[in-house]
Amino acid sequence: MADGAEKIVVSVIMPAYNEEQRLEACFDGVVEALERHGKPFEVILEEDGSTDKTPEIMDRLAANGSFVKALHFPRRMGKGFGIRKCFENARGEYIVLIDSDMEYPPEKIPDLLNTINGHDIVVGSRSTWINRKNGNTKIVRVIMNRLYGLLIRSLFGVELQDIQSGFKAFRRRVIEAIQPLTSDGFEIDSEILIKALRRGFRVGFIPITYTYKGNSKVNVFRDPFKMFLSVIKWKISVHFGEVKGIKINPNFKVINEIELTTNCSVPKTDT
Ligand SMILES: Nc1nc2c(ncn2[C@@H]2O[C@H](COP(=O)(O)OP(=O)(O)OP(=O)(O)O)[C@@H](O)[C@H]2O)c(=O)[nH]1
Ligand SMILES: [Mg+2]
Repeated sequence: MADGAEKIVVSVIMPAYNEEQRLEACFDGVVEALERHGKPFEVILEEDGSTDKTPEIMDRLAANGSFVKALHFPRRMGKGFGIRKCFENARGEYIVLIDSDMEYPPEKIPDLLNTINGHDIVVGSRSTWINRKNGNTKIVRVIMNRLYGLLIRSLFGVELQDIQSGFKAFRRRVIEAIQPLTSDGFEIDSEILIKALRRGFRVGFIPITYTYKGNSKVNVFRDPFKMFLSVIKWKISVHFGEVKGIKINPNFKVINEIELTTNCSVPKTDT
């Protein structure tokens, strides 16, 4: 963690909606991993409109550690809104996003950060999907995930593994360069990656195991539809030469690096 005067290197952001069951365990895992990583850090917790004990848990965690900040909004605004508010508050050179529901492995945060050398974004790509209840893969989710990847590839010509992963690390300069972000919902992941790729930032991947825990906040009818509409909207704005406020260089080249490797031992020179 960072003491008052130290410059923060890593900001971990944790958007949450009604996560009283798992938020604290996830937070503990995050802090343990960051302490192991050894660079000054902060954790930003965010919730909007939670109706369970999530706000109180966040306030207790923030009161116990000066390196923890809790952000609250009275109405449910969406995960994308939460991520945008966290970005506004994050001070680190590196920003790590992790869902607060313990479906992604916080102990892999050092691997994400060590892999970012040579990249601008690293995605924790779900190579293994486990359903906690019966140990099986959530096959419908895997299929939906792959179909969405194909849609993005055919519309934007970028091949990305696991766009919707809730576990990613970004260099600060990426987030600054792709403003303004406008998504309020789950479509924010695509907005970030499409805009970053079109600006020439480089995306790397590490494989991770995803453990589905149930209690999804995704509305299976509304959310995929909203994501689809957003993708079409971006396609139209790209067609007219602009992605929401970002002028596209007509000579841009998509740098698309697929690096699926279990060897994450890239030397830690600038993290
Ligand atoms: N701030 C905020 N966070 C949200 C909102 N809805 C979901 N989240 C959080 O976003 C993360 C992902 O939500 P999930 O419901 O797990 O969605 P998912 O992981 O894409 O899908 P599943 O595979 O069904 O878990 C979790 O940490 C949620 O608490 C919201 O309206 N506001
Ligand atoms: Mg989830």
